[in-house]
Amino acid sequence: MSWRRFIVIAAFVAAIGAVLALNGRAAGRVGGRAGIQLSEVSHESGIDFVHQETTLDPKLANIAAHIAALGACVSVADFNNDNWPDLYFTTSRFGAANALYVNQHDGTFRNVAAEAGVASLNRPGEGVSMGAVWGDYDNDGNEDLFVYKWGYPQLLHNLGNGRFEDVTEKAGLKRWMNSNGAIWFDFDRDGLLDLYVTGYFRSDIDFWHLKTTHVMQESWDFASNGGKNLLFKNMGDGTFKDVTDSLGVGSTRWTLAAAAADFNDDGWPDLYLANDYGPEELFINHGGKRFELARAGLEDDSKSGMAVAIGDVYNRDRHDIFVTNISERGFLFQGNNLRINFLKELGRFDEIAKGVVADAGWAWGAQFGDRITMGCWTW
Ligand SMILES: [Ca+2]
Ligand SMILES: [Ca+2]
Ligand SMILES: [Ca+2]
Ligand SMILES: [Ca+2]
Repeated sequence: MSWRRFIVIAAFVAAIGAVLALNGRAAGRVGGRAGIQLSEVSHESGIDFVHQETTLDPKLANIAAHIAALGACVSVADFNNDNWPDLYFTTSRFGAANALYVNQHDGTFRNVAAEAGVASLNRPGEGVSMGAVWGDYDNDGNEDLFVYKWGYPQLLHNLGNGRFEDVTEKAGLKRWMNSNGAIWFDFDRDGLLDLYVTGYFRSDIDFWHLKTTHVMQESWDFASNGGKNLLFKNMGDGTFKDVTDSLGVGSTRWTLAAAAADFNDDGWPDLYLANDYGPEELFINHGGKRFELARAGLEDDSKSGMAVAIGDVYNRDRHDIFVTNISERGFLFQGNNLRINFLKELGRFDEIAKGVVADAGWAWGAQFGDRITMGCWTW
């Protein structure tokens, strides 16, 4: 089992455990029948990180709280190859430092971001961090770090000695974007991780030097005036090439999350997007040569997608999808989507979310797992 997979599982166990513990407490007992009991140990572990919201051009003061409520992220990888997972946190205010917590094998972590060269990423003229994803893009055995931002994203090459080098410019990735998501995936199956970066706000917007205050969505239901998503092909020589238009994946919906998996079982990884202010999108990968926006029953279903998770809900060896949406009674109730994959049989997904699956409040993140058998995970 890869560490990355273990980490996702561990995070899921933590989340489920917390729910069980809370449920148990509410029922007058602690622990519960599943035998899971967790306690909050961040402070004892040496982790006291607090995300700070970005500031914005004063012209947006009336909607600043709404716009700036994005950007808290933690991503996990074993960056120093000692088989212990480490943590990278992003914050979003100029002058505030991101944190890289190295796992000290005794339940404690130590922030080494400054000496590693991955702390001071939030600078005027450069932008602020919105999140990060790890991936070994040069296959040297060391996990590298891509930080997506409102501003210039940054690719930080892991030198293998505890330090990182900012290679953004020479990699060809210094493109101003207002991004809230990115994934590494090998769309052309050449063994090199490629990069898909989602645009939320348009890329011509500089939130600290606004030329216009017309920055928001054109529609609550079917907006397509967001930032353009970009696909960068890994050329294998440390550079990336923008292949967005030739591959046909430049959605300008307000994408908050992307996930890749082979949804139609043809061997090629497809792309699934959770979009705010609009319908979800599935791009089918045709042999790594082009993608096609599928008509899979998604296009008329306006939602406010926040996160996308992939799992095999009924153990059918299929990739099903869960997308969280705004569900707050009295404000906007859209319900989460649990979409069962019937692409082979019917050419579409079936949406089956009901009860607490549909209504978990104003939901953001989500992950699949099997909490009953503990070890038989469903993705
Ligand atoms: Ca480690
Ligand atoms: Ca590497
Ligand atoms: Ca590739
Ligand atoms: Ca496929």
